[in-house]
Amino acid sequence: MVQSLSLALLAGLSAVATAIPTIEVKGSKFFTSEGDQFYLKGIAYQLVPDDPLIDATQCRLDSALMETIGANSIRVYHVDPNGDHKDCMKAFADAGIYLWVDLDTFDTYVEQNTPRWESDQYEAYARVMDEFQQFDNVAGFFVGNEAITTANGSVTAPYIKAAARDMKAYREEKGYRNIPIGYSAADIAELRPMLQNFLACGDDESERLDFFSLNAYSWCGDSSYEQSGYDQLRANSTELPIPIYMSETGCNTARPRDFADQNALFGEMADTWSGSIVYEWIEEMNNYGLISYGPQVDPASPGAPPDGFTRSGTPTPVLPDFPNLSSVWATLSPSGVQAADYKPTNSPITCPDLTPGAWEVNPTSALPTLGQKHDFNASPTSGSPTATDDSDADQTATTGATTTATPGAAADRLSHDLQGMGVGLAGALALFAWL
Ligand SMILES: *[C@@H]1O[C@H](CO)[C@@H](O)[C@H](O)[C@H]1NC(C)=O
Ligand SMILES: *[C@@H]1O[C@H](CO)[C@@H](O)[C@H](O)[C@H]1NC(C)=O
Ligand SMILES: CC(=O)N[C@H]1CO[C@H](CO)[C@@H](O)[C@@H]1O
Repeated sequence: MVQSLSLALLAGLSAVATAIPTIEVKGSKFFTSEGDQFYLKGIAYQLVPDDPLIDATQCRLDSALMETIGANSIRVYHVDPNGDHKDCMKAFADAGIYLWVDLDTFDTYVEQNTPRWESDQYEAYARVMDEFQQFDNVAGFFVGNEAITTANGSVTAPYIKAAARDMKAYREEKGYRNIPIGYSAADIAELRPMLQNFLACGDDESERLDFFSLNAYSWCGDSSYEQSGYDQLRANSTELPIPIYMSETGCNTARPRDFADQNALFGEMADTWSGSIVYEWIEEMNNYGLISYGPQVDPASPGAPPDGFTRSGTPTPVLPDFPNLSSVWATLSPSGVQAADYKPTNSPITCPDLTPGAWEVNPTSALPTLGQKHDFNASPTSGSPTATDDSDADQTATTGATTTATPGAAADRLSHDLQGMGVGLAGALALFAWL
C-alpha cells in the first residue's frame, strides 16, 4: 500500500512535469507529437446524457480504473460547452487518456430525415470546439455519429462532409491546433465502401475528413477475421488516404464477451486500421457495460435512478467482461511505424460514382454551402438543392429502402437509443433531474 501510494504520488508529479503529447494525422495514420504511431484502445463514456466531463471526482475514479487496463482513449457523445472541464480533462490526461468528442449537440446533429448544414449547427459545433481545443489530450472531434442509419441515406453524406470542411476552416481561422476532425458511421453494408470513400475523396484536403471511423458489431462470439467480415473491412481501406478506426465495437450477443476482435484490429489490421473504441463503460439497460456503480435497483424504490442504474460512484468491474478486455489488451501493443520513417503512399481517391438506388450523390457536385438543406424532391445530388432529374430518384429510393438486416443493425439500435435521447431531450433531462 505504502509503495503503491508513493508510486501514485510519483505518477502524479511526473504528470505535472510532462504535458501529454498531442495527437496528429500523417497520411493514413495517427501519431503522437513525439513521433510514435498511435492506436486507440478506447472506451465509450457517457454516464449522463448531457456531459460526463464535469464531475472531477467521478472522472478521477473512472480514469484511474481505465488506466489499469491500458485504455488510452474515451469517446464522449455529448458535452456542454459551457461547463468547466478542466479538472476532468486533467484527470484523464494524468491517466494517459485522450478524448474523442462529438461537436454536434442534441438539437444540432446532422441527420438523414432532414439533411441540412445551417448556422445554428455551425455555431453549436464551434462552441464545443472553442471549449475543448484548449486541452492537449483532445485527440479528435466528430462532426456526427451515425447521421446515416439506412441504406438509402446517402444524400446526407455531403452535409456531413460540408460540416467537416467548415469546422476545419474554423479551426484554421482561429489558429487552433490541428485537432483531427472526423465522422463516426453506422455500419451499413449497402453503403460500404462508398460512404467512407466519399468522406475521404477528392484532391482538396480542406474538403475531406481528417479521419473516418466505423461503429461495427459484426464480430460476435466465436467468430473469425473472415467470418466477421473484418478482412473485407481491411481490404476496402488499404487505399484510404486518411486514418480509419472502429469508433464502437464489442458485440454482446454471445456471452461472455471475449473481445477477440481486438486481436485482429491490432494484428492483421494494424497496418491499415488505428485501433478501436469498445462500447461502453457504464452498465445500463443495453448490457454493454464494462463496469457498474452498484447493482441495479428497483426504479420504483425511493430515490432510485429512473432506469435502476446508478451513474456515479466507485466503478466495479463487470465480470468477466472487464478482466477479459484487460487480458486481451495486455497482449496487444503494435509499435507501428515512427512518423519520421513513414512516407504516406496513398494518393487522393476519386469520389464514388452515382449509382441509383445505392449511392445517390453526384461525385462532381459541389458540397453544400452553409445554410443549405436537402430537398428530397430534387435529384440525387450532393450540391444544388434545385438540381434536375428526379425521374429515377424516387424509384431508387424505394429500392434502397428494401434493405435487409446487416451487422449494422446492432449499431442502428444503439444509434436509435442515442437519437431517442436527442429527440426526447426534455424527457432525458427530466429523467436525470434526480442527479
Ligand atoms: C468492399 O468493396 C466492395 C466493392 O468495392 C464491396 O462489394 C464490398 O461489399 C465491400 N466490403 C466491405 C466489407 O465493405
Ligand atoms: C429510406 O428507407 C427507410 C426505411 O429503411 C424509409 O422509412 C424512408 O422513408 C426511406 N427514405 C426515402 C427518402 O426514401
Ligand atoms: C480472452 C479471455 O480472457 N477470455 C476469458 C473470458 O472469460 C471467460 C469466463 O471467465 C474465460 O473462460 C475466458 O478465458
